[in-house]
Amino acid sequence: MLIDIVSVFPEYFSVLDLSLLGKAQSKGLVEVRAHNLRDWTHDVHHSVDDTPVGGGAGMVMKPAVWAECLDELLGLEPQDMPQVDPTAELWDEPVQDSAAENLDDAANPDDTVDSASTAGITDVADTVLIFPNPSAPLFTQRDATQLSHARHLVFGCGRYEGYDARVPRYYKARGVDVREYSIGDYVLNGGEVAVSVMLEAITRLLPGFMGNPESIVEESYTGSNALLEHLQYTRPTTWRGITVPAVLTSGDHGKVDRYRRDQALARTADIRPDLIEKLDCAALSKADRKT
Ligand code: 6GU
Repeated sequence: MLIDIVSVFPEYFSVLDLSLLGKAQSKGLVEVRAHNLRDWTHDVHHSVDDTPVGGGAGMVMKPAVWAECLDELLGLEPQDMPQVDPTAELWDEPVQDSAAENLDDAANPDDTVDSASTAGITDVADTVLIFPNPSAPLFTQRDATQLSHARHLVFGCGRYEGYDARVPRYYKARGVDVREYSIGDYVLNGGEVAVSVMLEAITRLLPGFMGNPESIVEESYTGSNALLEHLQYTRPTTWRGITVPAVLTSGDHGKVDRYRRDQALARTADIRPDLIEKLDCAALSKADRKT
């Protein structure tokens, strides 16, 4: 997988050379390139922003600078698109026909992800352009799974009050699979941290990235019945006077499984009732329903 990140603070991404992603880079699983948006400016001040049209506080990132950069990274020739609606929501209609030809089933030939849990969500364009944006749909595990099947991801990090809204709409009209995502209901100063979060969620799903692929399948927020996980304990079974639940030391694996499943259901209902609402009821057993 090739990952291009564009930011006015590209140094921020040097941390990606550490950690598991650094290991994946040296193994050749992923290549991460961080670019400075100012490299595509032509004025002496390397300015990337301007005042908002219509007035108001803050600055907005200029579309022309982004376009010079993104045309180059996406291999597109500059072209006017006067028919683009500057107010259309990105996620309203599907990407245009030319992007459908861009679909690449062979993006991950030795794919090891469980096909049942990812059915219908592994179809993704060869190249995806992603803008972190606090005013966009939430980035979920489903998006991470889908994007892990692309060959090329391009992230455009906005700063200040954001980027000119015509930029993502323009590239969508050019046939690119364009996404905008928020990582949660809170405000960050720019997209850099959000991109790091999304990248970690996506790249850990790449075949060969994790030592033990099973640990991916069992975690929270995966599969059609996304539940919070049961609590975990290790030895000693009594520590500072606190003993782990007896069922876990009973040796009865059936009982342990039922105990953990009940705890997962109860914790999810308590902490994240919204996830219970979204549960696929057909995937619930009789015993689950009792809980
Ligand atoms: Cl994607 N960007 C910024 N600036 N703030 C955020 C966010 C993104 N997601 C949540 N807050």
